[in-house]
Amino acid sequence: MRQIIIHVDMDAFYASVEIRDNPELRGKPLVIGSLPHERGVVATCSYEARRYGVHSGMNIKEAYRLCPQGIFMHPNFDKYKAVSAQLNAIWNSYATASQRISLDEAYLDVTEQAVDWEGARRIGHLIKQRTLYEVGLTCSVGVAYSKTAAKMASEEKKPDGYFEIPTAEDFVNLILDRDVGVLYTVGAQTAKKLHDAGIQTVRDIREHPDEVVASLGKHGRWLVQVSHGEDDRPVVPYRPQDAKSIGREMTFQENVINYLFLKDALLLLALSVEERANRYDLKGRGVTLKLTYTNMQSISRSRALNYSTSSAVTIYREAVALLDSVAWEPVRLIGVSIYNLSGGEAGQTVMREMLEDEAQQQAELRHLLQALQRRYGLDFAGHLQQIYQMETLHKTIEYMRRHFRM
Ligand code: DCP
Ligand code: CA
Ligand code: CA
Repeated sequence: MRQIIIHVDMDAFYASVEIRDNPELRGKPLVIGSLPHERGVVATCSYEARRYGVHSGMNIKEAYRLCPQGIFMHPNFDKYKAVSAQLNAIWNSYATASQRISLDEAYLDVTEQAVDWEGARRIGHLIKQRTLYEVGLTCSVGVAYSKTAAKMASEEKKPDGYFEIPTAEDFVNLILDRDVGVLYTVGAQTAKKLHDAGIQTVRDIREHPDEVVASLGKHGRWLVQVSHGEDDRPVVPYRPQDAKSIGREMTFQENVINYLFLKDALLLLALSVEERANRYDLKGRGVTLKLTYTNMQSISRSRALNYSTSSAVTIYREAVALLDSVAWEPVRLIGVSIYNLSGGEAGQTVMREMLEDEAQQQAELRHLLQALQRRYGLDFAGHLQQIYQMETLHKTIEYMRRHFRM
């Protein structure tokens, strides 16, 4: 079935919102994250700051070294969420189905509304105009025949971009001789694996599919398809109630009997769950712990909460309580999730401040991370951004398993 999909992504999102609200920041290198003397990483930065080599995920000290004249600010998440709700309203008005990927990004199925390619082009430009006039921000829009191509198209002319990829053939021609990293599911680590296997470009993926599948398995098969422009995934409307739970799990390379280490692993998994929940602006009213023992028997234990949370500290505390209540036998897999999800604003009561004092939670988290640092000699607080990525998360936990000492 032929579809027309728009991918829209805001430019330098957090930074652009701050610049919109304080015109003195315009034209200057602006870094959103922490202040230079604090521990932390860059959430994002203005395009002026990017010219100095600053980018998302970079340690803030490194950003300061590259760009000492930059203006450093903390993020205002509540503000970005409010802006995101406004954006959603605009996006939804043009789509039969709209799939929000994060606060600043969505796929829109405009096949019906657009009728034809000309109509899709009109919608793409309307979204850009309305975003600028009604919200005061620029975005980049990609119009294409598939989700993968639409995402590629929105990246293509960033910032304030507009680009079309009408057919699979256009898509393939565009990326054929680019590095494999151009495919958005290929991160630094996957790229390295492919490079090590002698696969540099998208063309190499097409010409050596067996090598790609051998080194990446299922993901490799997907990449081979994409290298031919094949992607017929539909736009799946993201309604919070559609998701049953948000979780992270980890299979160890060796069986684990050490329950102190398992608790430490739970903290990292909980941090990753928190980040994912916040990305979709969701909270859960319960926590589930899952264990697979070495005989492959799996158990899961849940605790309902009388309030909704996405806090890593709360998730961790509940998961540890659950772990303390089960049989201590060697395990192969551990996972933690939150369930009974609702949008972040729902489920908030006046009790919230009492139940989840943010400052106190921050202090507790700092404390927990310091304890980890002592135990494993890793700077966890400074590398949260990496921990949020599944590949690095699993690597870090494996490292901890091998280096545990009291
Ligand atoms: N973000 C974050 N940490 C990251 C990446 C992103 O906190 N490692 C936040 C800040 C960004 C927002 O999410 O403003 C959107 O992320 P994008 O990757 O879309 O980046 P930007 O919108 O900032 O810039 P671009 O213009 O490249 O899309
Ligand atoms: Ca963006
Ligand atoms: Ca984005």
